[in-house]
Amino acid sequence: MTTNDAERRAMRRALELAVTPGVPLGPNPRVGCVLLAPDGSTIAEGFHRGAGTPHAEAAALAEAGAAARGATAVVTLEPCNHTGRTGPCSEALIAAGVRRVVFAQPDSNPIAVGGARRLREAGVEVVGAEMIEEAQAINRTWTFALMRRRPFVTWKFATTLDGRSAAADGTSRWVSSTASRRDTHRLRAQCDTMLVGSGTVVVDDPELTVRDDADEPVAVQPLRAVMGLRDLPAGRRILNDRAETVHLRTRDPREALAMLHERQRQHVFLEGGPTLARAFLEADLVDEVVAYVAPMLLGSGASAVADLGITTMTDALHLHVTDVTVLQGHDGEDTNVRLT
Ligand code: AOF
Ligand code: ZN
Repeated sequence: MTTNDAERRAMRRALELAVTPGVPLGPNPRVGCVLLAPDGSTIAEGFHRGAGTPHAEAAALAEAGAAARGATAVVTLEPCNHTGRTGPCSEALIAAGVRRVVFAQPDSNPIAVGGARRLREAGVEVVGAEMIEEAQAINRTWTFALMRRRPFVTWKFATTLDGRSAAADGTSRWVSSTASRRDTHRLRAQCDTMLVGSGTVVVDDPELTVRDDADEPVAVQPLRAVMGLRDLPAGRRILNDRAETVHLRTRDPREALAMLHERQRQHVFLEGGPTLARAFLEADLVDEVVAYVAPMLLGSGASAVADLGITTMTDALHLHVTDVTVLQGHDGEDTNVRLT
């Protein structure tokens, strides 16, 4: 079964609705929905506004009222089939008399799965996988966490051109320019968790919040997670009340991610030092790398990663560059490299 022009236009609109600014990140997916009349005109639109609020389909149905009878629902995610924080959308669509459903991404959430089957059983026409890639891109980390049963990990670091993250005397402020630091806050705002080792908390005393003057103010500050067995000394900035903080008492990256998965965390921004970076790289738990490279040379000092035990070129870890940008600030320019 195929879709028509009006349905494809509606799907593009539903994808836009799904990413309406201001919706808090996670744990729920971002979803948009458009209801079309048989002549292809729009009856109603809806989008999901965060955990505990009505699903996109329910929001659109509420706006449409009786006009939903005979309509086509165009949704970015397969309608759910479960009673969770809200009722099943499959049943709501059937009860409203919707005749046809076009969706993009199949729902792989084990608790919600089965909406398409249920709709077909009730005699509704169902077409799936329309613009599936665009829809998956919107919920990249939600999908990842569901499939892999752990959060997606972005490792961020800043170094000089020769890969030093600190000088020989231990000074590490400020390797990167204001433009890079601003960019870091933008990326922090896209994650639901920031992770450092307890050593970093003791030595650097970071606050690990998204700065208020970031381009888009965050609805909810990401969780600050500290991993390691060392107790956190009182009075550290990470313990202030500007965001929630959790101490994960383990040295094992896999265990730390399992604890965060249990808390429904989907995207970890790893900002720890060289030892934490090594632990995650050795466990093959880095999914994306964001490097800020400053136009400076030190010739000595700690590198971004602690000794991985690699002694020959053929054992090097290989990455793929996905993006390179030069960030211009009033106090200099850095190169931002993204890799997977
Ligand atoms: C959403 N918004 O618009 C749709 C979702 O926590 P619950 O009970 O609201 O259920 C969340 C699950 O429902 C979610 O993981 C996904 O599988 C499904 N569909 N969820 O938050 C929506 N359509
Ligand atoms: Zn639903």
